[in-house]
Amino acid sequence: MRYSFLLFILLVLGCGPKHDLPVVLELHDNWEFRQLGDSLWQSANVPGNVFTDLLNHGLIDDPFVGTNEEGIQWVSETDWEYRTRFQLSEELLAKKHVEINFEGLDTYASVYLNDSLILSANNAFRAWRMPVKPLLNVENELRINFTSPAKTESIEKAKLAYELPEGNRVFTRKAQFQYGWDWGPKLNIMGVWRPVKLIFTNDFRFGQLTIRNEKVSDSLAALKLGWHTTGSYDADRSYELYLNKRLVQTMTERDVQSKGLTLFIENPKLWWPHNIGEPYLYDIKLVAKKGDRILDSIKTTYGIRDVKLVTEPDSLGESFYFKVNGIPVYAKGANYIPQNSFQNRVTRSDYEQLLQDVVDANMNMLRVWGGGIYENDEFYQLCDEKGIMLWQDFMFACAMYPGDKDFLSNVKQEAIDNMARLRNHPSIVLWCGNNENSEGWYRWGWQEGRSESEKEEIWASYLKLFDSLLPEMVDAFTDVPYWESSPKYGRGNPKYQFEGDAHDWWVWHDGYPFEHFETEVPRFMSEFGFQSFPSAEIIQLINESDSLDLTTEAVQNHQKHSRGFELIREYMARDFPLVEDPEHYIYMSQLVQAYGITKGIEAHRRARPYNMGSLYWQLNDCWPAISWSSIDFKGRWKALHYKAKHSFENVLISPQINGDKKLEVWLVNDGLKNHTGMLELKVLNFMGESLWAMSRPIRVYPNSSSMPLLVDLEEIASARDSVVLQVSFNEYSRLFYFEQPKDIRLIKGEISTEIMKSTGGFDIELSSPVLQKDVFLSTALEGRFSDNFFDLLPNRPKIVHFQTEEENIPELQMISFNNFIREVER
Ligand code: BMA
Repeated sequence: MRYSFLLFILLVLGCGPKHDLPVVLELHDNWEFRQLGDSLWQSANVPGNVFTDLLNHGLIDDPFVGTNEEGIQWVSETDWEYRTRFQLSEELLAKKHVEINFEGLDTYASVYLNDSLILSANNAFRAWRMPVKPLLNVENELRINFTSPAKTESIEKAKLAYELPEGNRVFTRKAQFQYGWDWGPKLNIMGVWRPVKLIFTNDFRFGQLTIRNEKVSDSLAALKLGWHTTGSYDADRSYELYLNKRLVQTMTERDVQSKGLTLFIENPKLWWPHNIGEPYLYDIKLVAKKGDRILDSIKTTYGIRDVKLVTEPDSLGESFYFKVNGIPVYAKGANYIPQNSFQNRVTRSDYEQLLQDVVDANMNMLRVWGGGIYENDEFYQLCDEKGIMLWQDFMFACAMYPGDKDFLSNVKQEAIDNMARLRNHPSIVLWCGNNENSEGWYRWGWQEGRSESEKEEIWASYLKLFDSLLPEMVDAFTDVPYWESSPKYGRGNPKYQFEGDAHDWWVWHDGYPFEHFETEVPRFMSEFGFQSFPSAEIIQLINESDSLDLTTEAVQNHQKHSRGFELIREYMARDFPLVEDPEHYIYMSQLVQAYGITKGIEAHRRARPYNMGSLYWQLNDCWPAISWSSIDFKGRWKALHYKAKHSFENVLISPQINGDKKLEVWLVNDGLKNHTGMLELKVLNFMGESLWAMSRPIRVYPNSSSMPLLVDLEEIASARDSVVLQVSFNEYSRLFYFEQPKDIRLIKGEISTEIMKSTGGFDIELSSPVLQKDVFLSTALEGRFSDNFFDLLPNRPKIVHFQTEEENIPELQMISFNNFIREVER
């Protein structure tokens, strides 16, 4: 601090080292927009999009509520014009080079700087950069015309003699979910969706810094550094390399040109997924100098890790798992979709919160699904810091794409832009070509009614893109493995269970019972899911009133799966009491979802090392929705998120009843530590009386799944519908019921609560004389419960913390599963 103040004084006095750093100017002010051809300009936000600009002026109704979505489709069918005026100082204009950078234009945009056309953009995922010095004055105008994607799409479509599945969206390189998805609205945005910058330089500027692992071991890491610069060769230029703020190497331009730059780190601290070790990040900074004049500097954080995708034939098929730093890592997590249909509304704290929710639920992997966006730098930075591994899809989903030269070269540049931007992030452990395109081609009837030559051409386009272009790019830009399509084999191909990653949609789409997850376990489950209703607050938001009516047209419009409501009801009736009151229906639907998905998670984990990953569909929502998410649009955890947290714990106790009516007690350990201790089993009735108990010493090995105990059910209890099994092992504990939820004969009883102010909120102490199952707490106050949807053992008080900034004691609402079932006769 004192040092930088001194430096500042020296600079002001002009007797210190002179700098000639590039100047970056964001062009985010004074924007206006209008419908093309209109006379009236209105103020606009950049980054932003035309829907949020129209909304800000009250010119359209909020598409996130009611049935408004339908009435505003005209916005995407219209052409729009944006402009800004800005001044530049003579000092800036005197710089030798000026570049304009558009980090994201969605999508078909003609850009004019002072009336000269400088860019015709056609890919929302690309960054556009160009020199503009000769065009700039003191007073300037930047104008962008956006044309409706539908226009270009119909021109492109007319060039083909056949139709590509699934509609015209395949012609436009923009987020595919904007065309409507089975969990999201059709809101096809247009606008400047990412920052716009002017960059002024004299002789030198750093472009991107690239770091590749030449060698990674416990004793030594060798990192090959490279960078792009704007300056030409200059023998007087030198470079300084800092590691964790310490100067470690000084080089001349000539050294760098002849030998390149390799950074050696002895006994490096490696980057680990957070459930295995520390996600350690080094600070790396490079400074370019001429004499003692600083020309530019560039810095990044970097995690040293080696990642491999192991796909080796074995006696059963072919393995599919990730090895990080030589250790097989079981992947636990969910599929991630964009957090908002309007990306400009997603804040830093939204990223921070959601990714913390991921860590808090003991997940170590997210799959960035191919129908969304390549996320922004912040997202990847946070995943690096939090030790979350990313399976990164390229942005292609559920369709067949064109394979002509222009399309391919556009995608090639898209891949280059995004991989160049993201390649230094240790969190990215896989690049995957697409979501379900190959499954769709083989399984969804897309080949029907087509001639052989047409099929050949469509499949040849697929191969050009996903079997040649993208893997070549991944190889050229990263050290990370590439996987052609998720899943490897679709539903219907029996191989799905033995090789590659799988999507199990027999449950849900085909109505199979949840037990299907237990009997058909693949090598790596990259998608499986079940819908539920979001919190009551989201339903009220959709209904634009206090009403929890789940049958309104508004609620119907926020369920995008044609059989969604029907399937939720069908599964509820199978395993749970069918309730009617909307508040209870919401609660019960969440329990059904949590029950089914955690059944899957635990079956997958028990099956390690055969199965090495369990990612459910889907983590989050992009608008207020009835969907597969475990966290709703306002960030509230559904029952699934709370219960997945337990099922994803590194050490998992997972009992199950096998086909021979025996109780198997499984212990899964994803950590690298041995655990020894007593495995204790107790059968309790719902008043808390112990009816049976046993214990035995066990040892749980690192990275393992084992079944140290098998017991005859007969031995344990006769009335299995009115008891619970408690299994404990060291600090871990687990309750297990022998019957399906609807058949458990709980006892009705009061839950008493005491609420006390505590640091950062309130402590709520709950207790009950009888076992209470799935206790759900809610309050009108904004805040978070440390636990929810939990079981309360008889006469064993539990304290739940409610984190809030509010000062008032919250008025608690409580629902317990005990209220909905047959009462046991006492
Ligand atoms: C998967 C995803 C999405 C879809 C989800 C639910 O196949 O890849 O395309 O939203 O199923 O149907």
